Amino acid sequence: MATFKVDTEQHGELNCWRITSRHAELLIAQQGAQILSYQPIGDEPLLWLSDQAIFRQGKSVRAGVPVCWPWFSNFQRNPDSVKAMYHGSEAPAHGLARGRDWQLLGVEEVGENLRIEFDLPEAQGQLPDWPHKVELRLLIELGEQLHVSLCSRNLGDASVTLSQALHSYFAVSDVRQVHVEGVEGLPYIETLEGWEQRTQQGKLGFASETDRIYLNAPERLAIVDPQWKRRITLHATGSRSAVIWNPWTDRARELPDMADDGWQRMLCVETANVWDDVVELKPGASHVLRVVIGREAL
Ligand code: TA6
Repeated sequence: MATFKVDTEQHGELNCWRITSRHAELLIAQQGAQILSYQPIGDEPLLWLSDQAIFRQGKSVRAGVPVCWPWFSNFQRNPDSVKAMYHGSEAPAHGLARGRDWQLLGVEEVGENLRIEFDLPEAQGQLPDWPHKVELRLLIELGEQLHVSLCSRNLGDASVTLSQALHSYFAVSDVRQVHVEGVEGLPYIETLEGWEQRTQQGKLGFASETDRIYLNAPERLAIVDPQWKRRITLHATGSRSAVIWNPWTDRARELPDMADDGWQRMLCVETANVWDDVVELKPGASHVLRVVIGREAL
């Protein structure tokens, strides 16, 4: 007998699935194959869903795990090898995949885990002004932890270069009280001040707007949240870069889909391939960008 449940739900203009397993509940939108929320049974949500989220076609929801692909962030800040792949005049921030409908390939139990797989068929030559053929899959495995894998396979006969991210929004008690473990001593790009390269001194806490690309990131990072007595753990593979973002007061006020004080309850720690860590896929080659999200009691 199946020990999971899949219900369809409509949120504004978006088709969604609420998937409940013995371990956790997930809400996933068809658009962007975007995980909108993740709540282990009997625990607080690990991912953050903005209470002013807008569920509109073509617009990424401020929540969960948006998939940024085939470029990350401001297109112009990408290396020439990534920019050369796209021929459009307007390049939306964070690429083309997060605002399009993906296809749900299936939900099945594999041992203790639930395996949910999505495909973006348009990535095989039909994305506007991005004329490359890549099989793009998002595999979500729900067990004691949440495993998210973004798999790209070059089906064409020329190399393809990508930047990308699993732009995860985590739920925190109060961002001013948390810190991130694992970035001490790392070089980072300070995007708020001319994209200068700096070095992280000591531990990373939050007292103002933060938008940084950490380079040479280790596989394990964690968000330590003493008030909620938990550590959110991230184990990344296929990535050497991590983006850490909190909009703080003024930026949050400018965002129509975030409450003025919403910045206090979220922190983005993004598993990425950006800056000097872009992915070059030779014909036939594959790359998997993967993060495993879990929690530990403090
Ligand atoms: O990943 C950090 C970042 O690129 C920030 O610069 C900020 O703009 C954020 O993502 C959100 O971007 P979005 O396009 O979703 O509003």
